[in-house]
Amino acid sequence: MSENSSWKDRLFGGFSKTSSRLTENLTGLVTKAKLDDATLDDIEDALIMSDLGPATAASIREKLATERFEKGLSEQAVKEIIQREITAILEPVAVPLEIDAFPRPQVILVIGVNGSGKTTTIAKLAHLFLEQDYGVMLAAGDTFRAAAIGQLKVWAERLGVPIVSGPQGGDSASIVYEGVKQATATGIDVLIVDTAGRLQNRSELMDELDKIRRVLGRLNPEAPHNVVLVLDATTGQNALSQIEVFQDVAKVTGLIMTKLDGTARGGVLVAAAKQFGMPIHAIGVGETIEDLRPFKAKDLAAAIAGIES
Ligand SMILES: Nc1nc2c(ncn2[C@@H]2O[C@H](COP(=O)(O)OP(=O)(O)OP(=O)(O)O)[C@@H](O)[C@H]2O)c(=O)[nH]1
Ligand SMILES: [Mg+2]
Repeated sequence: MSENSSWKDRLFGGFSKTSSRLTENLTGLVTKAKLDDATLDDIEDALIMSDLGPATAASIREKLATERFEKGLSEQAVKEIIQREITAILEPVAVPLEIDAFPRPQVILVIGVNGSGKTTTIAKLAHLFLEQDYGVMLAAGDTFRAAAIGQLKVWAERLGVPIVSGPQGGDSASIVYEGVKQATATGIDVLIVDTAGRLQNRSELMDELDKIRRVLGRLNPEAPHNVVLVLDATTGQNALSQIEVFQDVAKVTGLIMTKLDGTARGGVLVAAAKQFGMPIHAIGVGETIEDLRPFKAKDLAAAIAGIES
């Protein structure tokens, strides 16, 4: 099985709860030859119940209302239109995280609320970059919990990459500073920085990130090059309010959504794309190191709509 097809399988497997929720919500709605207003209303509701968001649901309804079903009206035909519309929404945001900083290293700060999947995502990202032959270094910027430093060290060892860390309760800005110095000296391409999980409304996050920016600025005014917000898809609509708040306080440059395998609420990814139009660099569909990748809009839309291609 090729690399690509196995990721596609994981993608479909990961989104199976989401696609069956959507199918369940649509089942029995398309029974007539024509989609009348009442049926369109029901379909729109079904899409909202599938967490795609009211804006996406309204635009899909619009498309369904004007569509001429050449091959006849069926649940499958409706799903194909849903896939087409989701593809159009995801296309502009499906932007992989490219390593193109000059001078090196590219500094990627990873932020998000407690337990959203930051540390695991960092390991998975490191794995992706190693596959592309980039030199990777990790920085244990989450100095809040001792276990957090240990967790990242275990990943670094497993991946065979260097790590910069300090004591629990230490200053994350100085760890990041040290990381950039060491990465520069040893020709590392990408430095990925773990940070402590925060509630999104805590002003310390803003202060800490400001400090990291100030300190980094002395070495490289471009750094951090990326501020990636990690979102847990199982939180559903709450993920949307997290984007809103973090966008304000942390100058987020892109998103990664995790745990799409554990939820029927994967439609929230589409709602996020529609509402914020921010790059979605990768998605997590499981706990192994292989389970996080960038995605193609069309494949992901097919997985959500439950259309095997
Ligand atoms: N099923 C599934 N589990 C995931 C995914 N990503 C992360 N997890 C799990 O989510 C849990 C929390 O992940 P962490 O990476 O520790 O989260 P964190 O954001 O670093 O947590 P804090 O450091 O406590 O803020 C772990 O058990 C991970 O294995 C995913 O895509 N799918
Ligand atoms: Mg962590």
